[in-house]
Amino acid sequence: MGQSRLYSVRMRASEKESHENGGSHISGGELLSTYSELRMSVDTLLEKALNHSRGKPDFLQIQCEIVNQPIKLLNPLTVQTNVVNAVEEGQELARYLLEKTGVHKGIIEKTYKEIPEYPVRGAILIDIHTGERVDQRIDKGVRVSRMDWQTKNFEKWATSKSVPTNPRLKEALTLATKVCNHQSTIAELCWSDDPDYIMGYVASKNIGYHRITQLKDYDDERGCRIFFVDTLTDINTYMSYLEEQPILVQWEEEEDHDT
Ligand code: PML
Ligand code: MG
Ligand code: MG
Ligand code: MG
Repeated sequence: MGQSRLYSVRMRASEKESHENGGSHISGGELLSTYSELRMSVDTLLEKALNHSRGKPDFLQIQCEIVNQPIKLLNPLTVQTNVVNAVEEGQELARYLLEKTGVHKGIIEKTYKEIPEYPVRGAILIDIHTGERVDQRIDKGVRVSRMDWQTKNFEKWATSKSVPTNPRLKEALTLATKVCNHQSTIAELCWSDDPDYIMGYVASKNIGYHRITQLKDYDDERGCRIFFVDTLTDINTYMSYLEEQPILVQWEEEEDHDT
């Protein structure tokens, strides 16, 4: 993929109404595409929207937009998979890992108590000093956008790390790599809103991307995506990094100190 003329391609799909009119979220997707691959890229996201375990969409939007800013290349976070045998064990491990990233226990407990009150489709931002939500995006949250990882490079990386070439892992690790690259991000906590996917993760620049094999039960459609942030002098600059800074994850074997 050349560095010139990339398009950001974004998809969102929902049930009953559009998201802004109160419809319930089904699926979203992001990629960066050259002009010549646009047709294929749109088709990839269309396929994702039409065949989703959360249901069939009544509202579906795919948007293509030229990216004018320079694209930042990032090496993927290191990945570790933690096998657990029950949700409680997984969630206990997630809390432990969050503490290791530098979030205090009290803030973690406060956040966990409030998770059921956050039926948000994007990510929510929590200040690590106060435990307060700071994004002010109500039920929308923040959508991390303009990011991708070329499949060939991802597959080469996955083979070298002996992890499955699972597109979910590719998407989630791309997002976590972008989010954790910003100095104000202390950690991310995530599990899927898809009823057939129970794996989640805790990620940070220091500890890397820790997959946890079970963070919820099957058929549960409640997902979670929280970014723990250090006091932001300018929250708008941080949110525009998440939403607008284009990044490509690119694994450079020789720069990978993990291998
Ligand atoms: C999602 O599906 O929205 C999030 C998936 C999180 C876990 C991805 C993985 O590491 O397998
Ligand atoms: Mg999704
Ligand atoms: Mg892609
Ligand atoms: Mg989902």
